[in-house]
Amino acid sequence: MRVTHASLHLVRLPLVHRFRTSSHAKDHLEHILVRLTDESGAVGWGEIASPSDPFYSPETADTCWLVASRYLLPAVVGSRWDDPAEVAGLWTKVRGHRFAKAGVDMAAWALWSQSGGVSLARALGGVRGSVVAGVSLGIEPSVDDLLAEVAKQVEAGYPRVKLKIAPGWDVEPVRAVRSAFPSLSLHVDANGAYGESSAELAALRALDDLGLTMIEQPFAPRNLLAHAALQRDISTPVCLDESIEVLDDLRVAVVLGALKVLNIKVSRMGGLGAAVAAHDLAAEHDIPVWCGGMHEFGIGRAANVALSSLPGFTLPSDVSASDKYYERDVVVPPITASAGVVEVPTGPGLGHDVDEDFLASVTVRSTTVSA
Ligand code: OSB
Ligand code: MG
Repeated sequence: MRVTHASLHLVRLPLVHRFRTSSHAKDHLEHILVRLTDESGAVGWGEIASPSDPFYSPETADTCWLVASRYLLPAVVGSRWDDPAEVAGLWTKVRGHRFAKAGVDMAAWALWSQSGGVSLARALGGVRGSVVAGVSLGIEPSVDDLLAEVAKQVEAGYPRVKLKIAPGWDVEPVRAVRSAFPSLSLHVDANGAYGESSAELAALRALDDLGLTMIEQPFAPRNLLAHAALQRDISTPVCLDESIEVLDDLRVAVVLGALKVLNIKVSRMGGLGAAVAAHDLAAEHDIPVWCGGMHEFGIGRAANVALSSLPGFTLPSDVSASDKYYERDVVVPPITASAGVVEVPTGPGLGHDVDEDFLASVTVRSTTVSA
C-alpha cells in the first residue's frame, strides 16, 4: 500500500477525576492523533500518548509534534509497503522518540488491518476473544479518599487494582486498602520514585507482606541493579515499566534478575511491532506480561486491547473502559468493560470508528503532510 496523506491532530480531553502520580497531577490530557490515508482513500488512526511534560519519559507532546511532523510523517508519506512491520524501517536513522514513533506505527497497523478486512488483534497475532482489565489509581488527598476510589472501581467490576505509591504514601495507604479488600488482586507502581536509602528500602520491604501481585518500577529507570537487589530480597515479583525501552534493556534485565513481570507499553517500546517483539522475548524467558497504559484516548486504548489479546498477556492489563478517564471519548462506540472484561473487536482495523465531529470540537491544532 502507498500512504498519500498524513496529518497530526493535537486533541485535549478533560479527565473525569484528577490523576496524581509520584511526579505530577493532571486534570486534562493532550494527545496527538495521527491520521494516515492510502491511495484507495482508506484511513488509519494512531495515537501519540506522550504526556505534556517530560516526567515519565524524556519525550513531551511538543517533542512528539516536532519529531513526527519533521521526520516521521515525511518518511511515511509516499512510502510503499506490504506489511506494517516494515514501517519502522522507514525511520531507522531517528534515534529514540519512541512515543512519537508508536503513534505513527499504530496508524500504519490500523490502516493495513482496516483495508485488509482483518481485526487489529488478529493482525498482531491475538488469540483471546476478551481481555481482563485492571484500573490504575493515582495518589489521593487522603487514605479515606483512596478507599472510596478503590470501592468505586471494585463495584464497577474491576478485578485488579494498581495503586500509585511514592515515599511517604506507601505502607499506610496500601495496608489500609489491603485490610478493607483482603482478597483483591492488588499491586503498586512507584514510577521510579524510590532511592536506596535504608528508610526507602524498608518501606519497599514492608510492602512485601501485603500480598501484592507485584511492585512496579520502584527505582529510577536506568537503575537495574537496585531492582535486581530488591528482587533477591523480597518474594513479591518486581515489575519493570520505565526501565524497558528496547529489547536489549529486557535482555540485560533478565540476566541481572531485575524483574519477574514485564509491563509492555506500546508507546514506551515505540510501536505495536516492538511491543509484540517484547512479548515474544518475555515469553522465551517465561516472564508474564501485561499491557500498561498512558491514559490513552480510544484509539490507543483500542490498540492496547488488541495487543492484550496475545497469548503471553496473562495478567490483567491497564485497559479500563473509556469512562474511567473521559466523559466522552474520540471513538464510537467507546471502550467498555463489563465485570472488568473488555471484548476484543472482531471487525476490521481498530474495531471502533473515530467520531470526527467530536474530534474537531476538541482539536487544539492540526498539520498535514501530503505526497
Ligand atoms: O506508570 O503506568 C504508569 C499513566 C501515566 C504515566 C505512567 C503510568 C500511567 C498509568 C496509566 O498508570 C494507567 C492507564 O492508562 O490506565
Ligand atoms: Mg508504570
